[in-house]
Amino acid sequence: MQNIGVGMIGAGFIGPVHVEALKRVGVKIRGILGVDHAESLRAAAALGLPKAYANLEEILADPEVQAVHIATPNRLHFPMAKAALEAGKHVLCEKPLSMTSAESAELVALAKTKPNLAAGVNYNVRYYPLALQAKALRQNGELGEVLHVTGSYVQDWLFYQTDYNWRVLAKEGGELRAVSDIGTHWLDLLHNITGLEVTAVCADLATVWPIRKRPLGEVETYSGKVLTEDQLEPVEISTDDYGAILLRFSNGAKGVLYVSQVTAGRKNCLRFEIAGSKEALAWESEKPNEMWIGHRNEPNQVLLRDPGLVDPSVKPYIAFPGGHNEGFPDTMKQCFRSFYSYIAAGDFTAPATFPTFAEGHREIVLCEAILQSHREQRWIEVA
Ligand code: SOE
Repeated sequence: MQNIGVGMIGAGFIGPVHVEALKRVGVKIRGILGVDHAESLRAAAALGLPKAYANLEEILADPEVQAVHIATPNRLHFPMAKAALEAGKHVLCEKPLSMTSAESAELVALAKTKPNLAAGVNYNVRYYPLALQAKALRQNGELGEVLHVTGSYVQDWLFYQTDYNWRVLAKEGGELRAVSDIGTHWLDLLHNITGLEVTAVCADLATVWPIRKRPLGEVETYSGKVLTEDQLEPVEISTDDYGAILLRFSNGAKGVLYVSQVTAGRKNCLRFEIAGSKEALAWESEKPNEMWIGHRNEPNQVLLRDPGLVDPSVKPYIAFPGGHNEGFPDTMKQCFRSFYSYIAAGDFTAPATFPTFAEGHREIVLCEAILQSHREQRWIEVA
């Protein structure tokens, strides 16, 4: 893995998080490309990276770069992922994979023509150890049949009318925002845990701020900066701040997902509760090192993340003993470690050990069904 050279595209909020995780994985980060050369230079200096790229062509022409990470605004994911695959680079793209299912379908098809390239999407939430334990409990039969699934993913960083980020603009982030930005983490996670597909959706979404006050100049995710009125301009918003989605799953189970980016006090809170025919599981991303296990005829349990207490399949994803808590940054490390271990093994016919472009495409198809359901106020079957 140490011989794999990686080029980082994106120097906003999550790009530097990728860099930190990649340093922990042990690949060689060759350099970074920001929104312009000035940002590339600032980011390379701040992150201690050897190269500050001037443009995408330079990073894709670099023979020392075998893989690129794409952590840019969503509208750039498709063209950049396409160019990187065509340049013969492995690609790890931030979610969502693209703006439309036509784009994501094209990327899935292109990736299939590159059999020796890995093409992944950063659905990092899968890699919380106790989320992996929930999957193992389903796979080994301890959970039983999935009866129903409920949950939410709620934040408050877009709570105020003056909270702004490129994600709120349909032309930058896509027509669906809260659901696409964070709801798809929950949908991908529950697919991975339950092994079930969503077959139909019924959605009801809302926009709290149809007019937001945009700073004159860009603001990074989670910046939380408070500006004065003369530094702001009004901008029309059509994307969703929150919404409820009814779900039907491929085994007949039903579910409910609630998504919000305007829930005061919930900073980055993904929750699920899965009712199985033998037991129930509940987990929350703001307390990721414990999972509630519910029983009908015996005391309920709280499992603490501990390599000695989880299924053997989960142990490789735990790097610290019980009580030495692991969290969000560790999920990035584990996702990227899976991605680069797969590449280093060199058997591209083996089943992927990371979220693939095909799974990223599934989320885009789901988002389009959710948006259509909301607009037509009816159930929509998922293609
Ligand atoms: C903002 O909602 C955000 O940074 C998402 O874009 C990420 O995918 C999520 O992990 C945290 O919140």
